[in-house]
Amino acid sequence: MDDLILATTNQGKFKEIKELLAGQFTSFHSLLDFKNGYEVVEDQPSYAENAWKKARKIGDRFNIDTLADDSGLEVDALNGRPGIYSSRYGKTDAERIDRLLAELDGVEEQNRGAVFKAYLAFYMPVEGRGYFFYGSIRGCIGRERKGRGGFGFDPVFFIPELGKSMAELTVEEKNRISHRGRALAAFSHFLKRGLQAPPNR
Ligand code: ITT
Repeated sequence: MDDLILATTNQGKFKEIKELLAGQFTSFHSLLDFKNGYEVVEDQPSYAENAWKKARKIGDRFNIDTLADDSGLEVDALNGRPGIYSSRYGKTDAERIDRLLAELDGVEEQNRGAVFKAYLAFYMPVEGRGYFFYGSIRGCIGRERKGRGGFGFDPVFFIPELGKSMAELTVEEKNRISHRGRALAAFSHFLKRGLQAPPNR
């Protein structure tokens, strides 16, 4: 087993990723473990390219296997916004949610559908190789916040089948169904089995 750098400064992502990959790496490091200067500018036109840029820059800098996550929320009624600009939709999670609720003010229940998407880029600097993993989950945007777990838009992202917001789930429950959890399950399978197709596909 080896060390893995998670090329993120987002504590919520770090916690979820560590939880799901526990036992598959000796230790996990996030960019918060390193003294300033390692944040990568996300200026690429897609999630995948942003994730790849983060993984490459950090992996090459430290010469350690690196996993990066680029993710976002796409709201049907907003033509897919905020999308890749999700983290820049406001300065804090609270501001981002306030803006989202304001933009959806007056939008009916049936038009509040949304999808969370997560792209993971895994880069191995010694081998000079990389792999991508993807996951998504559909839900709908509520009118007010519910729950204290998770991060980001979780308190207003409802999963109709569960009758709960993503912030009402434990980390394990969220990882079982979320966009990131699904991408991580594919990554975890890849670590154990290589590039064989997962079962039931
Ligand atoms: P890093 O780039 O350092 O990983 P970030 O927060 O800037 O951290 P992104 O650029 O990928 O990450 O932006 C993702 C944003 O999308 C994030 O800030 C949230 O607003 C939202 N988001 C992504 N996954 C989410 C989740 O599981 N729950 C709630 N909101 C999420």
